[in-house]
Amino acid sequence: MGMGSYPQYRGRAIHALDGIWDFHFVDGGVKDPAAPALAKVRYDDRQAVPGVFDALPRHAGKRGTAFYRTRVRVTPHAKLLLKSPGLGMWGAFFWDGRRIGVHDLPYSGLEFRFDAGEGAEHELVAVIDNRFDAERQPLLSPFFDFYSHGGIFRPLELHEVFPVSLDRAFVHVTDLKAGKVEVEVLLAGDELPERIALAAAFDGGKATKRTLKVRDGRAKFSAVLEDKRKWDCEHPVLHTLSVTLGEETLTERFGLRTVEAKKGKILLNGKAVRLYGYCRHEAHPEFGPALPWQIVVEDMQLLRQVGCNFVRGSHYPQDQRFLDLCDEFGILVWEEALGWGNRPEQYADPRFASAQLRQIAPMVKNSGNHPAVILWGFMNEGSSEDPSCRFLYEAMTAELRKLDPSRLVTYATKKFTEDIDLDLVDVVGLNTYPGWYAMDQEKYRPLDEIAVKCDTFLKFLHENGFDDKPLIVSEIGAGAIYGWRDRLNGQWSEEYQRDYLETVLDYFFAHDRICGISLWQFIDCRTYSSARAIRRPRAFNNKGIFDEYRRPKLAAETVTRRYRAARGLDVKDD
Ligand code: ADA
Repeated sequence: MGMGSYPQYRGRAIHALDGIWDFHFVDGGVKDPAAPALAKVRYDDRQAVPGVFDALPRHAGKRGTAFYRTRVRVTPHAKLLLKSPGLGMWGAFFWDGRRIGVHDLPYSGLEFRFDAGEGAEHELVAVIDNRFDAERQPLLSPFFDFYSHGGIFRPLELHEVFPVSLDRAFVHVTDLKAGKVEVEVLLAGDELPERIALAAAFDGGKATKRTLKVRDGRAKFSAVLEDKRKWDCEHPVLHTLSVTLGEETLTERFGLRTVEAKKGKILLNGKAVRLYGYCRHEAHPEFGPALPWQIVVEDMQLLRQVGCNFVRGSHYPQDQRFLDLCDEFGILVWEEALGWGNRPEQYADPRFASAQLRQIAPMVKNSGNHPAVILWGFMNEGSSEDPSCRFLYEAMTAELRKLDPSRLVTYATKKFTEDIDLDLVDVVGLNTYPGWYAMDQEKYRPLDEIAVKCDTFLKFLHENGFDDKPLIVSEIGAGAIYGWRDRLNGQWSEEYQRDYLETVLDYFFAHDRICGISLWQFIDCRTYSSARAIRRPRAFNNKGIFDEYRRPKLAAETVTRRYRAARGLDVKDD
């Protein structure tokens, strides 16, 4: 969505709304943020968009309702599309005082269509509320282990669209070797014609004109690419497709690659691939999840330096700018809908279940063309041991498969041998913390627990007929306070974390049954200081191999050495 990223639109006017907006914050919140008395708001402050207001000095840690205001000049009576790629914790947009959309899925990229109305100059107000409220916004809860910020996380854009406009064009690989694809062009408009004439060109080549039937807002055609080079981690070759309809051209970027789960392996382009990765939060102490470009790029450089070919985007739909970089550098991605440790009483709330399901369509649509994304996940560490919650596991897996049969479906479980929903997924994701959250302190030395616990799970998978399902250890790790060194390698020291991860990787490299690992976690990130304080010194989750300012702990060197050696990379840098 941001300027440099894909998809790109030529021919339509695009207004980037980044900048400094007028701002007013009501500590404690207004009664009904969905219908506020906007005329009464006194804008007495300024705020950056993108940005989070509750990490900054004036409103740090506060919860309430924030009013953001800007002015935009558009063509009178234009048809408009507001692209809101991610905000928290809840938002509503108002155009000249008229409500044009409610953004109630934090981190999801949503879009709102409306008419500009008369005149060129307009007022756009975003009402952002960062209070926990299960009725308004059931996806974020205060018991999570990452801090829920308030603000507009990612760059906002306003597009002036044609009455019949190009929305997206998805490229599905139908024959990898032959370079054959099926293209699905999504159209938007109030009245779509039955047939449409468009021109399509791959990789900047000659455009072919086609007249296509439009059904359910979609027009389809198949094509064979001249350049059949595939995308993989070592050679992340990217292709483009440009579709022209009337005055506008949409350019999408994609890769030729397939992904399958077979006989316990993940196959990329038919070949088994092992995943060496990290779980990563979009977080920074000063910017929260509203990461500036520089941090997004820095994180990518660090992931590459460590030798990763895999990242788990924990625990929400990802910033498209980051996914573009993953495409470019051949880093495979597990992207997941927002969920964390959800409890049975939440599943029983229809608002929660429906919000969970509503996240799937935008996630699949926004990330549908990224070759890097190979796995869809959802509901991290949910209640997958409870029969009353199974309906939502069934619904989520069915929805993902319906909307995108080309990728693998998974979720990260911590229910261990109690889990009852693993039959539903293509890939098993196991979160486990032996040697950190101790199993039996009398019986085992902490580091010895790692093999004991992992052995038990491998046995469980085998005994339950899951040998064919690939296994990813989707989380495992230990906390270390940056700069805390200890000759006795005690818990919380950088030495303990280093030894811990070395032991984990010894086990991983000795067990082919585990086809991927995303260590917990890439960087330290802020969490709540309340209930978690005992296990979360500094009110941070300290299990990063880099701290929150991306400074390496001792373990960074260990993981780098192991990952790079496994991938046949020089131990230094690319
Ligand atoms: C869980 C959870 C992570 C983090 C981790 C931990 O596995 O999925 O978000 O909270 O535990 O550090 O304990």
